[in-house]
Amino acid sequence: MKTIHAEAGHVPFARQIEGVVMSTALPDIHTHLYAPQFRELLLWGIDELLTYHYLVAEVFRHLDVPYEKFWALSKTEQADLIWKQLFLEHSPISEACRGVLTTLHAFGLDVKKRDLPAIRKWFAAQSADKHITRCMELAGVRKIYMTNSPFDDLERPVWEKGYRRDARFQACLRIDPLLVNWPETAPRLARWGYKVKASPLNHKTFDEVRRFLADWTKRMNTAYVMVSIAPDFVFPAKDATSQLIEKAVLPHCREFGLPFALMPGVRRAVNPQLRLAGDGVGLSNLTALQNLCAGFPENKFMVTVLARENQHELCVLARKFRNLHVFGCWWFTNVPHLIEEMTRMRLELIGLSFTPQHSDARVLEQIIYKWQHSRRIIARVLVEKYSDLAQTGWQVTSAEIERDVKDLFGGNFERFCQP
Ligand code: RAT
Ligand code: ZN
Repeated sequence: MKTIHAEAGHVPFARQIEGVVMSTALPDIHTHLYAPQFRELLLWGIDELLTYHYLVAEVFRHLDVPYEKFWALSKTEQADLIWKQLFLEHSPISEACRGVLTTLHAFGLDVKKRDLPAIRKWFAAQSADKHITRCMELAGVRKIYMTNSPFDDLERPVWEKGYRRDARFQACLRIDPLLVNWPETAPRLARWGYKVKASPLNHKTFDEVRRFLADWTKRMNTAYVMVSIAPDFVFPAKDATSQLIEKAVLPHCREFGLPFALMPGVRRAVNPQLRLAGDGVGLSNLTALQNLCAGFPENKFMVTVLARENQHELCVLARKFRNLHVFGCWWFTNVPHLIEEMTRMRLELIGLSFTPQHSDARVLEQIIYKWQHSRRIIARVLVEKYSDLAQTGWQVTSAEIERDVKDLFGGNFERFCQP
C-alpha cells in the first residue's frame, strides 16, 4: 500500500492530487453538444465560440446598437464585433471570455497575437470528426451527454430517420415543452398520434403521455429524463406541470429505472430581445424538491439549482434523501468563485457523494476550458480537504485518492443511474 506524504502544504502531496484531478477521464453529464450525425446542430469553431450566448449577454453591456441590428449581422460579423468589444477594447477577464482564450491556448494557438483571421484559418483546416476526439482528449472527457428534444424540429427528423449511435455520445431526453407549456404541447402530441387532451387532464391523457415518453426513451436509449424549471415551481399542485410530473413522468421513470433530472431556478426570457442570452435566475422554493424526494422514494432525482442562495438548502436536502443526486455548477454558477464555494460546501456537507461539475457546453471546444478551469478549482479544494485530514494523522493512499476522484468524476453518477 503506497501511503503518500500528506502534510498540509507539502508540495508533492498537492501535485499528486492535482495530477489525478487533472487527468482522470470523466463523463460530461449535461451538455448541449450533438453527435456529428446531427450535422449543423453540432456547433464548433471560433465564430461559434465567440457568439456563445454567455458572450452575447456581455457584449451588450458595451454596445448601444439596437438589438435587431446585431441579430441582422452574419455570424462572422457578430463574432468580429464581440472580439473587438470584449477582447480588444476591454481586457477579456470575464469567465466566458477567458474560456475562449484557454481553449485557443490548449490548441497551441498564440493568443497574444490577437490575430482573429489566423485563428479562423486554423479552425477551417480541422476535420469535424477528428476534432471531436481531439477536444475530448484535451478536456479529459470520455463521454458527452447530449440534450435531446423530441420537440426540436431540426433534431426530431434525425431520430425518426434512425440515428446510428456514436459511442462518444449519450442521449438524454429533454422534455421542457411538455411540462412548462402543456397548452401548446398537447396539440402537438395529438398531431403525432397520442390521444391527449389539453384539459381536463385525465387518466387517458396521462397514459398517452407515458406512451410518448416510452417511445422516445426507447428510440433514444436515454440516460435520464430532464427538465429545467422556473423558480416558482411548486409540488404537489393542481397545475399541469405538477400533475404531469406526478402522473406521467415519475411513473415513467420508475418503469424504466431512469433518474428524473430537475434544474430549478431559471426565469426564461427576462429580456427576450437577447434571445438565448435573455434568460435570468430566481430563488427557488426547494420545498417542492423535498416533497418529491420524500413522496417518491422509488424515484431518483438528479438536481442542480441555478441560484447561489439555493445551494446550501440543496446540500441539506441531499443529506436527508439518498434518492437525490446533486450535480454541477450550472450556468451563472459556473464561475470560479462559485465553483470553489459550492464544491467546498458540498464536500463538507455530503462528502464525496455528488458530481461536482458538468460543462453545459454548447460549442464543442468549450469542454476544454470548462473542464480545465473546474478541475483546477476542484483540485485546490481537495488538496485543502486531504490536508485537513492529514492534520489528524489520517493518511490517504494514492489508490484512495484515485478512487475518490473517480467517484466524483462519473463513478457516483453512473452508480446512481443504475436501475
Ligand atoms: O447554460 C446554458 O447554455 C443555458 O442556455 C441553458 O441551456 C441551460 O443550461 C439549460 O439546459 O436549460
Ligand atoms: Zn444546459
